Amino acid sequence: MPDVSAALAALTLLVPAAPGESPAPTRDGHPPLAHFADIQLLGSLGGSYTEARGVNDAGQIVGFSFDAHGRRRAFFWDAGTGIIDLNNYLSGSDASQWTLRSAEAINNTGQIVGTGWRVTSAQTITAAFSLTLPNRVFCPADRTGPAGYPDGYVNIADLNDFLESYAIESAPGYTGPLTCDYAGPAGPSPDGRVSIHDLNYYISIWVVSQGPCN
Ligand SMILES: [Ca+2]
Ligand SMILES: [Ca+2]
Repeated sequence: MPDVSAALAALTLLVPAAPGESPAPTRDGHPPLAHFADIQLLGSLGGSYTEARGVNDAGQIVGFSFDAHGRRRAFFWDAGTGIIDLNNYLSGSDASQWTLRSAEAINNTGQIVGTGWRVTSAQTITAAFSLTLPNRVFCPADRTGPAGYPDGYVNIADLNDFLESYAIESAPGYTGPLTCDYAGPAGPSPDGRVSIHDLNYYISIWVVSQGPCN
C-alpha cells in the first residue's frame, strides 16, 4: 500500500528549475508543463496512509486516514484546525451507530458527504452519510448570538454560553450532544469528552478572538 511519504518523495523529483535557469526537458523531450506550487502535507490520524478525496474553494480538504490502531477514518483538514477525525463530531445515537470511514467531497458551505459503517439491530451496513460541521470549526469561539445561534461575532455572550454548557456536559453521567468538546490531552482536537482541557482551550481562544469572525 503506498503511503504519503512515498508520494511526496516521488514529487520532489519534479521540482522546478531555479530562477534564471532553463528548465530541464522531460524524459520524452517536451518542456515541463509548469512550475509546481507548494505541497501541503496534511498529516495523518496516527497511521501510515492518508488519502485526500475532496477540496472546496476555501482550501478545506476531506478524505480518509488510518489511525494508530489501523482503523480507517474520515477526516476534515483546514489550515486553522489541521487534520481532524470526523467521528469526533458525532454524538448521541450517531456516535454509537456510525463509523465514518471516508469523506469523499466537501462543498463551499462545509457540507461533507462520504461513506461509513452503520450498525443497526440486525446488521452492520456500509451507508452513505452527509454532515455539516458545526460552526465552531470555522470560528471556534462563536457559539451564540441574539437569535440563539452563532452570529459571526465573538463576545461575552459566547463565553457565557460555553460556561453554561460546560457545566452540563462535563457532569458525570452526561450522555447528550457535546458542544464543548474542543480539545483533549494531546491538544486542540476533540476527544469525545468534555473536561478541563476544553475549558482551558475555549478560554484561550475566546481571549484572542473577540470581535468579528474573519
Ligand atoms: Ca457570537
Ligand atoms: Ca474534550
